Amino acid sequence: MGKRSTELFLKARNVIPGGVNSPVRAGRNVGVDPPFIQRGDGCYLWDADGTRYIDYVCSWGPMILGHRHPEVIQALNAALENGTSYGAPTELEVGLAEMIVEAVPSIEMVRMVNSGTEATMSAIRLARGFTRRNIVIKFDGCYHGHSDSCLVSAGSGVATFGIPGSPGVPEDLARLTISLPFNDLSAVEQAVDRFSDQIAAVIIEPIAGNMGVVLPNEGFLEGIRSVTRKHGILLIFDEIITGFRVSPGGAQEIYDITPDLTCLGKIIGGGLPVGAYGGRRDIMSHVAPEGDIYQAGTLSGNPLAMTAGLITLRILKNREIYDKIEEKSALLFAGLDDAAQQAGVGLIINRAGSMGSIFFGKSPVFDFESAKSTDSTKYVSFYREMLAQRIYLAPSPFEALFVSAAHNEKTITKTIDAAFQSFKRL
Ligand code: KE4
Repeated sequence: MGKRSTELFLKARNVIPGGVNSPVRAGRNVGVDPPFIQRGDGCYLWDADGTRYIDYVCSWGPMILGHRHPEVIQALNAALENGTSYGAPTELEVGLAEMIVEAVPSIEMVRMVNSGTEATMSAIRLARGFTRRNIVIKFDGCYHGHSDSCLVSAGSGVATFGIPGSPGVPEDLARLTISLPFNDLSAVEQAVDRFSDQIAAVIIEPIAGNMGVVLPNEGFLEGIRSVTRKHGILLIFDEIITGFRVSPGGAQEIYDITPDLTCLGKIIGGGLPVGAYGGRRDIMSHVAPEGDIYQAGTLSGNPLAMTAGLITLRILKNREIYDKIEEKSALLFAGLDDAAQQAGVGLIINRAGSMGSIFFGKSPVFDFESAKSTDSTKYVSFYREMLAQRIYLAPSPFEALFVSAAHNEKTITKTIDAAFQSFKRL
């Protein structure tokens, strides 16, 4: 790490826990102190020492158009002339809500919040209030933000009550979350048989991005939809990563599943703080002040965030962008696969459009256990080798790599060459 980043990290750790405002950034999973980033442009980031990297973190998903997209920046500069926050309704938030409703048919009404965590926390409260039930089912390895009901690990056996995933999460609350293996439909059916009329919702990342990328097996999502509908359990799709990433309509468009509620974030804010939850009108109408299920936020619908989101989604309405990003993603991951084979390294690649993961191993990765059984030590070495060659990957084997509209054949070829050099040194 450069001199200036080292100085900044030292200062940061003095006044910010771990020196970062979100744990994964600290690089503890890879044993590398984080470069402090000063700016981004296109597919590049520059750190405080002026070193340029090709960026595949993309702010953990939001920057699908790349950093500093000119139309987004221009619109934000214009919006700044009107101020930064009013705490009042604006035309901008109506515009963004209408774009989301138009793009995602299952969303008839939507409420803006300020983060993905707020979106899932609010959706879970809404599901509990609407059904008057308390138990929520989630899946091991899926991450829905850090609200208490989501920071719960799997219990001792399948379909048993959850245990706190962090100190500070009350056991009594954790017991209301059941965490099941991803892609295990029989576990869902078993849990529903056991707790059916106590279960408010099943929340799932339809394409998981927080154990690395893990795709749903054939019939898994359909099976969950069928069993939840049968028992009056709400299905919540957490599309905070996949929304407007894997397609304009998200994973639910690809798999043709209609959830009852959907959580969004990241891309819909164009890089500014936004989250959203929405879905069936008969459910959303229970949200205050139309209904009595409370949720609020000082900066919800912030005009700058709405502006960045509006422009981003307007640009993404041109589906050709997704075709181009798909071409680049296919080029990248095929190149990584070839490079690993040439270097004699066993690599498993899971990819959904422009989000993908590489796992070191030979067996398929289809859930959290199989993800954890891959060689994360090799990922750490690979991460360090790539960083030394100025390729900026997620500092954890259990995250996704993102390709943006700003990546091009030149930068992708450079990445593949760097990966080949890195694979040879493993
Ligand atoms: P935020 O509260 O971080 O905006 O969103 C939480 C969240 C909810 N659902 C999904 C599927 C998510 O991926 C996230 C947040 N993603 C992580 C990385 N995978 C954000 C990075 C971080 O925590 O710093």
